[in-house]
Amino acid sequence: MRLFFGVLGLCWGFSLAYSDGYLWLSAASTSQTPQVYRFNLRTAQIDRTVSPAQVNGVPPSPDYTPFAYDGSVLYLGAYDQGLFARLHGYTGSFLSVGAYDWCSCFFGHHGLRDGAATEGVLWRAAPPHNPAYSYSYLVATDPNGELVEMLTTFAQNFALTGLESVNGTLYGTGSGRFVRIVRDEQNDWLFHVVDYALSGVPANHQLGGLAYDPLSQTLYMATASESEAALWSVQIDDAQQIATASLVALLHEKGYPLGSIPTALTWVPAIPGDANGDGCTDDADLLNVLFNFGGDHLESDLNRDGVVDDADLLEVLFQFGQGCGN
Ligand SMILES: [Ca+2]
Ligand SMILES: [Ca+2]
Repeated sequence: MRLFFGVLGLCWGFSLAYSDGYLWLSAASTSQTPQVYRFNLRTAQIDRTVSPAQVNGVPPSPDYTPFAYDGSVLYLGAYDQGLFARLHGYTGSFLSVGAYDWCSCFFGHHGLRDGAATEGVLWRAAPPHNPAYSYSYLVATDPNGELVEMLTTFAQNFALTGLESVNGTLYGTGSGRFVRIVRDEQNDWLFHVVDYALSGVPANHQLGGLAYDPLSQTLYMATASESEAALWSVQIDDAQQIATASLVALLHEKGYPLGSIPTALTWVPAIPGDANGDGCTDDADLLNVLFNFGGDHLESDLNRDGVVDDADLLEVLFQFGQGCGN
């Protein structure tokens, strides 16, 4: 038995080399009913959609933003209001619907876009509704939506949109720029941005949400133009201030609506053995692997070696019950 665990441990060690999990993304649009989409990195498909406006207590918004995952809950906000909802990270079902607990006057001047969860704090990108006459904010709350602190920048014409923490360092996108966010040493209510030279993304794409997978150390970015929507992985060189994007998927070919902007992006890790991606490894996953045994079904090929075989079956069996009951 010990040997089995050793061998499986080795397999999982290898499995960390690729990014398995799910990316939730927003779809800002004034012309369509906004939904929230889940991109499955194992199958490279959009496999779930959530319509927040149909949930009791969620007011209408042109942009619902799944802005952060803290290891147990997917947080959902909205661009134009203080919505602070908790979702199941895998199914997208609503666990609670609430609001940020601070002055609503803030939203007269600012929206809320992407976010990041780091060290128990939820950061939000708060761009002005019109970047030409106001500055972006960074808003930090605790997991109950209570304000912890708020920082601003004097960067001109910069609408902070994407936001992600990579090992404690915040990176952002906005107004065609990819930046690193640095807190001011003299005034801790100020931050400034360090511009990175971004390559790989077509110039007509609007830069959107960022998300980080710490297991494979992959930073993702979502972008869109009028005729495309795309998901990228981004290599960062802090010394040279360079960001190099590589295409992961064309989202509009997977069901993401053209004309929408993916302003928020959040990564949720895959549960080992969870073939159907509902966050729980149980008999449904066992059946999923058994029915596809010998084939190359992407959902069931848990270790992504191109074939559904006993290695995938063992992963389900050894992980049986993982994530269930959350
Ligand atoms: Ca499952
Ligand atoms: Ca396999």
